[in-house]
Amino acid sequence: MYGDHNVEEAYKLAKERYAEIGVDTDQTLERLQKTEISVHCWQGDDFHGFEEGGGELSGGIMATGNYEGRARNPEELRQDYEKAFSLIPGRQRANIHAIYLETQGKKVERDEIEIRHFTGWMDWAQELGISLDFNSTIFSHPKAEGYTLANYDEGIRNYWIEHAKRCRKIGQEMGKRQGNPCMLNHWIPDGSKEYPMDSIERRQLYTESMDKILSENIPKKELMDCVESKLFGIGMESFTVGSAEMCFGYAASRNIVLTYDLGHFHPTESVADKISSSLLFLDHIMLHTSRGVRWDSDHVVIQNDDLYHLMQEVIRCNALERVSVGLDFFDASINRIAAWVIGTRSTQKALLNALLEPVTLLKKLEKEDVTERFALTEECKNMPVNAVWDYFCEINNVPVGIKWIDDVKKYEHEILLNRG
Ligand code: RNT
Ligand code: ZN
Repeated sequence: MYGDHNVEEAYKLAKERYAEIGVDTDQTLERLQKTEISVHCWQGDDFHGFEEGGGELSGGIMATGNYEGRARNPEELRQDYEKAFSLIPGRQRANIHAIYLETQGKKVERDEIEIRHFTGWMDWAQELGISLDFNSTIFSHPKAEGYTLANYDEGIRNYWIEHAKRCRKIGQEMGKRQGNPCMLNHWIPDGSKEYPMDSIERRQLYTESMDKILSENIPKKELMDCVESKLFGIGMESFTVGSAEMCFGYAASRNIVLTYDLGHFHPTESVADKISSSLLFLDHIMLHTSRGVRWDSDHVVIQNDDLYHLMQEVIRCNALERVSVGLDFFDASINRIAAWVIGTRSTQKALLNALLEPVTLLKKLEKEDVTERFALTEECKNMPVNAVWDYFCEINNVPVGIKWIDDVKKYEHEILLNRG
């Protein structure tokens, strides 16, 4: 239906060009097709969630903007998700946060959530033929001001431990139903505005709490727990309990997954450079593709050097099977479905670009002639990647190029603007 671009012809020519440098584009497309991107629910509603009497977004993160048409309930959010999925090639997963529970108007405490509150999501996913990932929500709550898992108050710690344990049960059920592991991400906001005197006690508490959360053994084919580090948050500028070293050490020693968020490091620090060393000490890593502008602002991820280099490292390390890819941003200032489509397609394009690198040849040159290696990496940047991408869109029956925006605009007029 979108066949007026000579997409196939362009692909054939591109295929020949890539073959000259030893890259098989058909094989590349198969790998891209198999790589699922986990699309985060919170872009759809600026992180409001569906908790009865739920509070404001907190924990040092923030959605800015007031674009019309935010999803207000599970039906709308799922409808928006489906619209976005229809415009993205390849395979997606849906990544759900615990505050997106469905309770039929009843107030349910975070330490009381159950599998049945998420069967709406599970049934929907099954119908769509997609898989789910899950997240404990340890913020946006009166018991999450300052410290949660590292709170000195045992009652507060236990409250969040119970929440996270229940999240594991829910994630396990998702994993069982879909026949592949649900990635369960644990991120905590704990930290402080000034550097504390007792950082080691806080981190000791975090370790003890996490150990309690993980105490029940759940098969990894059903659930994979991840911990996500962070450098700072608003109001926690000087200290976070879950720092990079803390989470790396914890994940490595407990043999769980480490999550790397592109917005969680010093602006000049390269997340790409962390991939190879992580892979030597961890079985699996999870990525949150995001974009920090001056701070961890969670802008929509775009095809910038950070994202390109990140994906290149994953492929150069031959580690695609050991890396899960998810999105993490929330922009309320533009059409939210467009935000999903842009971010997902950009993430896939970065991955495609990395998959099309003549890695074997470049590695050989690295050893033999580093000048030529350097020259070739620059040439690679202008290879016909987009001809391969367009073809990927076409064989997936989604719009080629910018055409998807027409669909989004139509949906905005017909659906989003009528939400009032
Ligand atoms: C926050 C972390 C975390 C959250 C999600 C919603 O800075 O990036 O991943 O954004 O859990
Ligand atoms: Zn994140």
